[in-house]
Amino acid sequence: MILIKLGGSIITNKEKSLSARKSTIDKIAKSLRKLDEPFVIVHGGGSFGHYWSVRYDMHTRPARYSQHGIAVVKNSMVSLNKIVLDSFLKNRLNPYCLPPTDFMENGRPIIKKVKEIEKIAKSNLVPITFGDALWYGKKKSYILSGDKIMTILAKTLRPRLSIFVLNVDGVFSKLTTKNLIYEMKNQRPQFSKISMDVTGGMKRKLEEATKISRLGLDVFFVNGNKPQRIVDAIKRKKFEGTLFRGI
Ligand code: IP8
Repeated sequence: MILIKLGGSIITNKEKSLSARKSTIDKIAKSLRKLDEPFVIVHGGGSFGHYWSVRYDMHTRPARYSQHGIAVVKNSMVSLNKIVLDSFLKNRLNPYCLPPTDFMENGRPIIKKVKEIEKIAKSNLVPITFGDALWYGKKKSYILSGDKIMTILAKTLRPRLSIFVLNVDGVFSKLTTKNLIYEMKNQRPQFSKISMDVTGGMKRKLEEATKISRLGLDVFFVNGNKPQRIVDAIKRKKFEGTLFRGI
């Protein structure tokens, strides 16, 4: 099974609030039709969820955030999710909407429900989940990053490959020259800081990818503007991106 995270930066225009990159989503969905292995999709918030999370000062730490903020963030994520679902449906991929409330409770995964996701994927449906504003308990809520969901799912489902689809080629050792790191070892990568990101942007992605690779699972960062690279990576044809080898 394959885990694929569609980053907010590839599926939305991060600098423009509430704006989805529909044709990019369509192109990715079309390419994913070429896969002959079950897969699960997680998508990020981009200029939908992050836009409102910043406005309502909501973060990953559980706290008593504005109830109206929770409602607005959640609603925006449902809108973005609908765009992704519509695109997958149009491309005959049988999307199966799975909000994280389906498998998360009080900040922890419900393992039985997580295991069910694999069964759904193996039945020729494509489970699609996403980063979201979640109820934590005791009147607290928190923002759950799609990157974190990747680690949660990887721990239990042990995918053959976890792919983070980005708006760039992978991880760079130097931003100015765009020197791509083909395999992450102990390098010190550089990444730009995006102010409109409450879950930590590229830094968070690197942390989660490192955690997944330490579970002995391979992780791959790839450019979603070239969706064939996702297919090639999965079909073991060639890797064009950054690899975090499972150790
Ligand atoms: O973009 C965050 O998900 P991410 C979702 O995967 C929200 O970190 C609601 C900001």
